[in-house]
Amino acid sequence: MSNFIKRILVVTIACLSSVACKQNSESSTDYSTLAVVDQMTAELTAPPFVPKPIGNRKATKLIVHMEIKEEQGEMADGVKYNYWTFGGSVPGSFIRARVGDEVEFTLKNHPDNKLPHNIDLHAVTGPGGGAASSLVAPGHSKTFNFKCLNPGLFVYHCATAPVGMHIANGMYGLILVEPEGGLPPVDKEYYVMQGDFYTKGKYGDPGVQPFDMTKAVEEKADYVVFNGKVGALTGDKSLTAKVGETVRIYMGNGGPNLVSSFHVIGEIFDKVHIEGGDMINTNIQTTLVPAGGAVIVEFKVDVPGTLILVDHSIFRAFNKGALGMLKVEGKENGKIYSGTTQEGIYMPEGGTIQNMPKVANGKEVIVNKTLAQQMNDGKNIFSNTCFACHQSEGQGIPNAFPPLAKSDYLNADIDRSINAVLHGLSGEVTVNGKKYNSVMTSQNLTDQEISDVLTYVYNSWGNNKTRVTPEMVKTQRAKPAVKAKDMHE
Ligand code: HEC
Ligand SMILES: [Cu+2]
Repeated sequence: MSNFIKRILVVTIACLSSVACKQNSESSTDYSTLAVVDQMTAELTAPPFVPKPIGNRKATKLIVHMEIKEEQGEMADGVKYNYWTFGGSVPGSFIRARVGDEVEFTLKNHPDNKLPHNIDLHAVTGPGGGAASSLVAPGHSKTFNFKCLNPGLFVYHCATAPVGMHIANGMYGLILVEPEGGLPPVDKEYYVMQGDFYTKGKYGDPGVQPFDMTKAVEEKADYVVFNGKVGALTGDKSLTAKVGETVRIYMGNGGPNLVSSFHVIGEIFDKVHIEGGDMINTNIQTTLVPAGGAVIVEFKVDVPGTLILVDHSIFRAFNKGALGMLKVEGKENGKIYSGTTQEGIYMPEGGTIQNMPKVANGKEVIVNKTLAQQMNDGKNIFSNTCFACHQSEGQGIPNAFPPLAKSDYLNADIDRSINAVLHGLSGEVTVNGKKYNSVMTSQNLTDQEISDVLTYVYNSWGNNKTRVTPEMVKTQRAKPAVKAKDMHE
């Protein structure tokens, strides 16, 4: 044996017998050679639900059947969109595997579909994450195999050209690869995924809205939503939990373009599995979810109420749909959150007693405005105050803010509307056949301002053209505030 060969042998043996030549020896276990036991068909679920935890099961041969469907759905009330989906939902079916599993993945393209598709799973180690082996024409199916080498929460998506368009139409979802022994058990687990959508029309424009390539390239999203549509997680579709429970959300971001600043209004994440990986950060307010990335958040809910899930790029939440709800039921705990305990008038030293009605700051109050003046001023007030909730065309947000456009509630009773703006409104109201149970805070406006904004509302969007005068508001203000309850009768 030559010296040279001897040297190589010695080095090789040294390497085999120690971990010294493994660069980052502590980083991860090698699951590539782990043998699998038996086989099972994967349970797939539509959002916001996830399959059962893997628990203590051994690595297995996991059989996944995923069907692609192109089908029309609702983006928002009255707005239709032709979605392309993995499993018939946006995001696509949730897949739950275990590290070491050998996945046999069959992708079926429904014969009624028009286009070829494929799948790139970020959990796959291999060319294109499976995309290269899974391109499948309508009416066909393709099978490929991969082994789950790394635990974590991974995005999958279609990668057929034009890739951006397939993703923008809803072709993304999550695959969770649990570590050995599974993630620690929690009380509630949910599946939420953000996506941005680009339509020919503006936000809320009715009818079937085709995909808009120019807007997509310019990253000017009309809709930014959780689980494929505006209101997928609000009203009676809200997520639920009970006081004392720990909630885990598998949160993904399909993009195609936007990064999500995921935040839950009224909670703090006790734990965040950063970017869906092993590292856990604690006590987090807002976590970034990159396009094509995911995160696992966990928090214990301590008090009852409605928590609001948002992309904290906040116009997306209130104007483009990135808003969901988690309703928590149970006993109040005044130590953790008291609610308002006192409400008073604040008069700083030397301050004067506030006079009602207040006079608009420095602006001269025109006593006898024309309808055109009222409309003009009312529109400004609307854009500054009411717009945030009731939206630019008074269309509201399904399950969250009632419409003012063609509102039967508004048109039926003028004094009641004046009172809503004067004193706020809470409790259940029914507007155009839909129930809302939320809170509108009192709007701190003068008689003139309230008359202007309501005149604008009544004379827009198909309402009954009532003209509201400052005197009408003054009369209502002079009366004791009507309790919200009584207003609904
Ligand atoms: C912070 C969000 C918010 C703002 C700002 C707001 N509203 Fe509301 N509004 C609501 C909510 C929520 C309700 C339903 C309350 C309930 O469920 O009891 C509502 C209900 C109403 C209603 C009765 C229901 C209907 O749709 O006809 C009227 C009228 C109304 N608002 C007018 C206004 C006007 C005018 C302004 C601006 C001066 C305004 N609101 C500002 C949230 C808001
Ligand atoms: Cu596709």
